[in-house]
Amino acid sequence: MSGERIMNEEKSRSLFEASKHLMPGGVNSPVRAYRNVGRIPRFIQKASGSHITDADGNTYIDYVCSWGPAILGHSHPKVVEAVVKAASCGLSFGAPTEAELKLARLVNRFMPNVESLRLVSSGTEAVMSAIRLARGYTGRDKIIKFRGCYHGHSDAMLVKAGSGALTGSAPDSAGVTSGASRDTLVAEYNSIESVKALFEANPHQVAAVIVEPIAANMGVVIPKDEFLDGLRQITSECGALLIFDEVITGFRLSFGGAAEYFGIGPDLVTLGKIIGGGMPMGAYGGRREIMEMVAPSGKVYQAGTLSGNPMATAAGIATLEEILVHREMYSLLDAKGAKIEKALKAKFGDGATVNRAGSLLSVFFAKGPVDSYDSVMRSDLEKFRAFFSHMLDRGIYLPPSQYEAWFVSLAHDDEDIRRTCQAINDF
Ligand code: KE4
Repeated sequence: MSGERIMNEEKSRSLFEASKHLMPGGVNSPVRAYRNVGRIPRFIQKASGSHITDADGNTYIDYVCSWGPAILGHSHPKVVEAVVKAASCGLSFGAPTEAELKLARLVNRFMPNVESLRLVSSGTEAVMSAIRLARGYTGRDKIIKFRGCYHGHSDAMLVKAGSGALTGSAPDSAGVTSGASRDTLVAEYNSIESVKALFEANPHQVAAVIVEPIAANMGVVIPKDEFLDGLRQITSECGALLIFDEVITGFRLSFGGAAEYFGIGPDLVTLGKIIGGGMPMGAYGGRREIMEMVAPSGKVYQAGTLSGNPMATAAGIATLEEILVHREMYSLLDAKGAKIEKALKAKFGDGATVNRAGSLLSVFFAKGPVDSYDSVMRSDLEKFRAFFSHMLDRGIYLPPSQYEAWFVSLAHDDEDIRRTCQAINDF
């Protein structure tokens, strides 16, 4: 493989060894440990635009983008300026601020079906709260999720979960009690029949169906035609809520996220990542009559010391305002993703499957179609590992798991894309 750069990774290696003594696996989120790709995880020192630099001074073109938040690229001047300005006025007040109202108005402008929302500090917290709200609003206990979808690490969602749980072969985590998971029912992504069967077996008991409108935590799996429509229909017919977990797709696919992209109105939406512009932020929201059930308006309790944190809201506002100004960005992001998809298809032919939605994509080393959890499991993980390693050594920083998505940002320029396509071709 030509053009390999023998990376100096000694500083990352020594930091990793030291970190393992003080943090489980040496990391603060499992997928970062590079467990399944057999390389030393890069300890990142700085990032700007589409590039990140590690502790050894190696610079990479970044397709992790902090797992989604950096849609404008890292350290966008307007986002950094907003955070610095907010910080100079105080880091946290534990009181309402005008900035939270401004962010709520922006989200409602992007997503009109989010008539009311609550800001929290992570995607996990957003989903955990939305699940509790759905149960409180319907008076029902059961939740339907899909095998391979990941909705954060709250107990009820760590059942046949994707992302790091799948990467680490722990889709059903230790420590989650049968009591906590008893009311979580698991269906098959892209199988309306499997959802209907669960509703029939649990009449009047299902509070909600939660779905990643484009699955991105078993790698990217695109919903088949009628799948999301089918979920909307069956939940409406059965008195259950439809929750779109848009932590990844929100503001990624279009202004209005997947709800706008597919023209389907969920009852509740969970958000994260881009809404915080890289700072700790999540949100859940939807129809006002449902959200009015949340304390202090209603009886569904949820709270948070740092909810609506001034610096996080400043970063989120700056990010969403920048997206508003650059309305053409989604077509630019789609064109960038399309070039990478084309290079992957040219290189691997039918020996691999590329699933892409705009600037979100995955390559599976398996013949297509890859449109379900079982078909994802056919992917050749050894080949993925070799490809990941090749790209890393060529200065292309990919998600270190077959079960994650590549994220392209507005900052990825023609030279980045050319270098990426060249590295793919040299594999
Ligand atoms: P956080 O709690 O990590 O902010 O969000 C949880 C979450 C909820 N819903 C969806 C659809 C998500 O993708 C996530 C988190 N995504 C992973 C990446 N696949 C976060 C990366 C990590 O766990 O380190």
